[in-house]
Amino acid sequence: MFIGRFKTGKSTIINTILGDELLPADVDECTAGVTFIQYGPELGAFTRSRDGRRQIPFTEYLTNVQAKNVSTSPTQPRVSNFWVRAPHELLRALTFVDTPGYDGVLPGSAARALAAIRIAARNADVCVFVLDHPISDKDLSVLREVADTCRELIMVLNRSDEFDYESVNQIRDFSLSVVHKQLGLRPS
Ligand SMILES: Nc1nc2c(ncn2[C@@H]2O[C@H](COP(=O)(O)OP(=O)(O)O)[C@@H](O)[C@H]2O)c(=O)[nH]1
Ligand SMILES: [Mg+2]
Repeated sequence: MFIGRFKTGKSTIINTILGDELLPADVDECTAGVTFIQYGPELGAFTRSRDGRRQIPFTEYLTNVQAKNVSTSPTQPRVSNFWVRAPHELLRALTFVDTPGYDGVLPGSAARALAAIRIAARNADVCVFVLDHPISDKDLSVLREVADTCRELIMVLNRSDEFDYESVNQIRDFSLSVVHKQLGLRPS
């Protein structure tokens, strides 16, 4: 399961690991739904309907999972869940979960994302926490919640090409020491 602020590159990392553009990635607030990426003999996308999972065209998934295409009403209760199946060997052993950023600025999106992250974290074996900046108070508060439920936590400092080498080391060391001091977690 991948979590982090929006635009830290969560969807891009999953696409890169799987070597395919399965998830939309963009320069603005992009991911608005939770996507479970699982093994399937051919590419397919599914959503939840009253009768269970319903297959939808992959292009419909790519449209409907994007923030710019979902209701921005603050009263919209929750994010939508999607399932993508793809014929990648890695997916026979692992399910990847892509989540929306928890700091979205569209009305209600941050609260909806947090609620979805809390639910997904309960079932996740590994939580990949993606940062592209020194860890902040907001990041810590989310991390504190998921660290309690996730069995293993991996912190990734992404977009490191945007910093010089020394800054990358400083951001990494600072973030790890804050997590150690405030959450009592040590890197292994
Ligand atoms: N420079 C740079 N850009 C990146 C990197 N990873 C992702 N991006 C770009 O950052 C933007 C947001 O990526 P996205 O995967 O949608 O972020 P998400 O909101 O965390 O899922 C996209 O335009 C990506 O092309 C990276 O490592 N370096
Ligand atoms: Mg995304």
